[in-house]
Amino acid sequence: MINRRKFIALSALGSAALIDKKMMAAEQTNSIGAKPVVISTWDAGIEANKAAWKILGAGGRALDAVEAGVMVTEASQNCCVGLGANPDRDGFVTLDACIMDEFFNCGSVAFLERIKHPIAVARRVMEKTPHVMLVGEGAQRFAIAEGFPLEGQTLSPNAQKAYDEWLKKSEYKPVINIENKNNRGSSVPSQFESGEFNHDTIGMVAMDAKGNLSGSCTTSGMGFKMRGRVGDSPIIGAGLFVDNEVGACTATGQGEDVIRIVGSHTVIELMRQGLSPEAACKKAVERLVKIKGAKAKEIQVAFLALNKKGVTGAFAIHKGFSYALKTEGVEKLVTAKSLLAG
Ligand code: SD4
Repeated sequence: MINRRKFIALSALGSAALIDKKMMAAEQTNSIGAKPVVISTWDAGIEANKAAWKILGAGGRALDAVEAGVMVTEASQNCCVGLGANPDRDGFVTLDACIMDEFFNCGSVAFLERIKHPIAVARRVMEKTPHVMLVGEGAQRFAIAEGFPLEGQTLSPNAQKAYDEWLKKSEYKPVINIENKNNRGSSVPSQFESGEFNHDTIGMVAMDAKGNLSGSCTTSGMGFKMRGRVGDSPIIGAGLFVDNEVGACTATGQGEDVIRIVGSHTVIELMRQGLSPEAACKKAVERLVKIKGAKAKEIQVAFLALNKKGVTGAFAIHKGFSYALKTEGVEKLVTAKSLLAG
């Protein structure tokens, strides 16, 4: 029987807890509540999770896992992350990345050129400098000083093809593509609409066997963007946030709008108030949609989160967002729920 004290405590949680209960039930198909566990955005996450799992499955640290995991995606010339990705409108690939561990240590690089593994440079910024963020030429100089090779500037064949197409009209329409719709971001189909990969970012969050959390996020940003444009992915609190007492969250989609609501931090704060990962991601999406009004139809944003119990959840504005999940005996792609049907 429920006593008065318990009743008052439960009531005090209010409607958020009731909503959360419903969401938890709905979530059971896609959340595991096991550790170690790693989740990452989009289908490219399947391969990235495998690399992360080598570390997590062997009892390694979540921080090492989230770095090694997204490095697979950064190295893939066929993918939409790293030096093989679409260039900016001047024809140069510029990369953004950040990483965060269980102690609130964080590192970030933005507008970084000709370096294959921005996530590894972000980790060096975190571990070897008193700073959080380095950008542009300074970030590149730091990377070289740390022994990272300076790569060439030749675009990958896919990116060259996409850029040549884009140049025909050179229309500046900086909007991230929405899955299941033609790429609204540019006048050409993205190289990644081939179906193999469909986005230009990977965000990954993980919990290790000790129950510690870490996260990473790396991107080439928007294809054919203005030179110098930086999105949410290297911004701690926007593209990624980790609070080892609460959970970890990463974002993907239209970076400008994720920054507007400091998206990943917002999700963590909602989880701190008791919401499940999916409910927290949904609330952040709802906030964004409210702010954007009718324009919300034109953008895609998705959040992906993991709480301290190992429960995972995600939510997007539009359908089409999926995330890869790996834990002991489980490897799958989970389709996220969305606010808007199309
Ligand atoms: C950005 N958030 O640069 C990134 C892009 C992205 O899938 O996530 N694309 O705005």
